[in-house]
Amino acid sequence: MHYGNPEVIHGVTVMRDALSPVEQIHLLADLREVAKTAPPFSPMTGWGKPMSVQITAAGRFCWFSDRKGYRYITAHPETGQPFPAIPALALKIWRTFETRVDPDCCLINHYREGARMGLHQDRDEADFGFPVVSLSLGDPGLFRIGGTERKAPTRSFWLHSGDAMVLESETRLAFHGIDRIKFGESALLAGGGRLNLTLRRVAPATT
Ligand code: MD3
Ligand code: FE
Repeated sequence: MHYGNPEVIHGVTVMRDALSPVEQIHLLADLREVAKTAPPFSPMTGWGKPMSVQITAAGRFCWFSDRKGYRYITAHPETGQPFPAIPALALKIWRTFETRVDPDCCLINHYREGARMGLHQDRDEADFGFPVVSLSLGDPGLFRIGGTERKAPTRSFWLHSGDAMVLESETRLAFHGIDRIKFGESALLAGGGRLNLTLRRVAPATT
């Protein structure tokens, strides 16, 4: 294991084993509490089909999509309640990469068997000068990243449980997605599958 040594893979900063096995278990326990307050849901895609990934969030904002389009929301679509606080371990990882501001969104993506996420850009946040930090838990996911134009060539690598990834500068607006997961490889999640946390700053930094 090599906690705390970032490497650059296909232009992306990756910190393998950013979370130790015991930290992964603690974070997972916090995420179970988040899911009790803010139950995961499947947003509608632009084509009117539900996404194969289930999502929920911690922090002020959650990404949301329906027939009216996609946007960030501040109340859970079913309960109407605000989202719970961002788990401490997730905040700790963000602060090792970005000290100017804390994230105001921790999007939680749950991949069950066969779930995937198509190539897309994340550009609904106010300030692309802030990074997006991703944390992976559970089964491995095959991450694909291209350039800032959809037609640019793409490259892939596997993300494993405990890995952190930082998307900043040139990669912040890169097209990216998850092609598939190796379902049932990790024992972390009881029913198998993969959880991905993306920590973002949605609103501008207040001075
Ligand atoms: C590159 N999630 O939630 S995380 C997403 O594994 C998302 O669930 C994937 O793409 C997942 O939007 C990939 C890595 C990631 C997140 C945000 C990015 C890569 C990014 C924003 C810009 C560029
Ligand atoms: Fe994304």
